[in-house]
Amino acid sequence: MPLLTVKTEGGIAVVTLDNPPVNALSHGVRQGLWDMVERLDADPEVRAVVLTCAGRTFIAGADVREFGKPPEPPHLPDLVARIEAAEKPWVAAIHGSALGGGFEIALGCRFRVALEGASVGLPEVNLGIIPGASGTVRTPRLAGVEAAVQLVASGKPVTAAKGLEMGLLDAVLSGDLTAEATVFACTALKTPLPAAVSARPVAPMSDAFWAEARKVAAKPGHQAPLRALDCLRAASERPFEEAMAQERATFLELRGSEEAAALRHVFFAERAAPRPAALAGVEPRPVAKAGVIGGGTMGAGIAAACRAAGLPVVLIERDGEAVARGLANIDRVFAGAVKRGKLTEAGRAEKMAGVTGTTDYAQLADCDLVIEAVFEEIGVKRAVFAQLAAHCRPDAVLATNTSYLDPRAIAEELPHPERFIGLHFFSPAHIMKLLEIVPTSDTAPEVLATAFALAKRLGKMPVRAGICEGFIGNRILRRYRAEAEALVASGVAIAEIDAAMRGFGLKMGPFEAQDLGGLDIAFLQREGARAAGQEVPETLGDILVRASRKGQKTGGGWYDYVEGDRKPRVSPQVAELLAGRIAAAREMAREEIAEQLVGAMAAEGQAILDEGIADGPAEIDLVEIHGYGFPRWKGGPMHHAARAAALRAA
Ligand code: 3H9
Repeated sequence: MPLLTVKTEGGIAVVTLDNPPVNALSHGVRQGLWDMVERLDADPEVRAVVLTCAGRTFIAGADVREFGKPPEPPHLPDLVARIEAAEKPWVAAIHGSALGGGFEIALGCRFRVALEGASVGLPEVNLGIIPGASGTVRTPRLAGVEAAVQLVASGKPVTAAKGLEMGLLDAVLSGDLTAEATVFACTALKTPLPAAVSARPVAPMSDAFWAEARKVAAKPGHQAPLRALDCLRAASERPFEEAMAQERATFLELRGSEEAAALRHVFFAERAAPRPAALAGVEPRPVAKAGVIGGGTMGAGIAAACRAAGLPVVLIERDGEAVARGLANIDRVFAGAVKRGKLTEAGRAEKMAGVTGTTDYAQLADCDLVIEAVFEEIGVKRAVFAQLAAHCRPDAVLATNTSYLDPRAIAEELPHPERFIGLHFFSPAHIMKLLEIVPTSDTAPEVLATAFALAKRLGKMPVRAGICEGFIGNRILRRYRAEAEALVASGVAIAEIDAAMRGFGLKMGPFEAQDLGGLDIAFLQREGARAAGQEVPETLGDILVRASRKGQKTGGGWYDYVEGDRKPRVSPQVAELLAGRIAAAREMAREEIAEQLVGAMAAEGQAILDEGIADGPAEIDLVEIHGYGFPRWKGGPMHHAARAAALRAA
């Protein structure tokens, strides 16, 4: 199939670009479009050109896969200028999304029309770059500086209707896009053409406007949004060519940045993870109704996530009171959505009407999937699965949400073990995106595929994890905490370590985070392992828990807290309790602290890979980004460690 085809009728040439999957502007496409402009300009039969795309979308942008290589001509800014300078006016006919370079191609066209439901945007800042083909220069000339700032600095696309309102589009069409755009072109030819976008005037804005825009756009760790604002300001105050030169230089500089490399890595990882190669061609089982066992925080969050995705849900609890509490927990999630304006009161009622709370396992008979989220104790879980075995259809997928127990032990006596799988949600389950999917050696491929399909439906990021203690995420967390404790033992101040990790980009350091979540959870796990005869050395955290310092909830953990204030204060009591285990105080640069802790995470990640617990380093990075707050712009611990090693070697 050629990348570009053209059909001329009644003086209108319809050019169709077909470069699956998203018509990205690869080198071949840029060259093809360039040649097409020349050819149609030379064709006396052609009076105007309609540019459409085949497949699911208009041009989704530059081909991000080419970003690692030197740019090859024709460069995109030149192509946009060439389209704009064409003798025959071009009309961009947009369906799906016109994003990044795709929208910039549209900016070069004399007109932009879009199908209802389409969207347009300049999402480059999400990739750590800025628009590099006149997005920051032509957009303010087309729609004004305010609209341009909104589009470029947020990186959020807008709907066609909104785009029309903002002046980004000339018309929103319905029905057959090509036919309607052709009619639009014929009509447009009857009146004088509007000026090319680059030739339109732009009104500069006040210093106060730019100061406010910077405040709104600033995002920790991200330089692209502010650099984009610099370019937009230049575009509104300086001649077109000068602004173009500044945009290009900024684009090329940022394209080579560590931030952009990390965000690109995450972009591709997120697109690959939901479709593991091993599941190619495997059909998931249909899921039309779900059951959830346990209405605590975790179970209620899972039930709410399923219900929000449109599944009717049966919630099982052990007695009437617990059922009522579980239903109230679920309702609280939807009430929160109402408060944030994401759901109406009627919507909340509709969601809750789709949840059946009961103590009767027989109500699970028509569920296609049941997720257990009860207390983390093997006996309790086994008893639940015995009930499930008795009441669920043999083809219903049965899942455990265990985070530390061995799923194989939970399912030991389950008939039809091929339908069993671990689905490890993260709390709060209706918000956190990560879903660790843990098959056993008995799990059938279509059950694994069902878990991935469920993740997609729930808007989660699925990552397959093999069986080991803590799976991927909690195993790395344990190593990270152990390394942080080792630093404390070596004399580094607790508050310095937390500050270092905040400086690296995490919301909280390892000790603040433990104080928030509670030190007792991990303590009880260690105690359990000790009781089972495992050799688990006493940690510094154990000493604190034994002294009743379990975190914020007990007024102190690694830090002291005063009632009603979450601000951590350095604790003299902690210093006293740990005195015998801590070496003399020593200074360590924060950057070095962060590198050591992230290095430990990556080392554990490597062990996880060597054992086949994760499918690849990118999956580990997704676990950390979507489950543990690792900064996206650092790409995840595996990416970060690999880049750091490459930089050291260079
Ligand atoms: C840019 O344009 C810079 C310019 O200003 C300046 C240049 C000088 N390139 O998301 P999906 C692949 S920066 C290459 O699952 P959907 C994706 O990896 C760019 N490949 O589909 C996947 O591949 P595979 C600014 C791309 O229907 C497949 O397409 N543009 C690109 O859910 C399907 O992707 C953006 O940031 C690309 N640009 O969503 C837009 N985009 O099948 C990024 C996608 O092999 N793209 N792929 O795994 C999107 O937001 C979504 O892909 C889109 C479709 C909404 C278009």
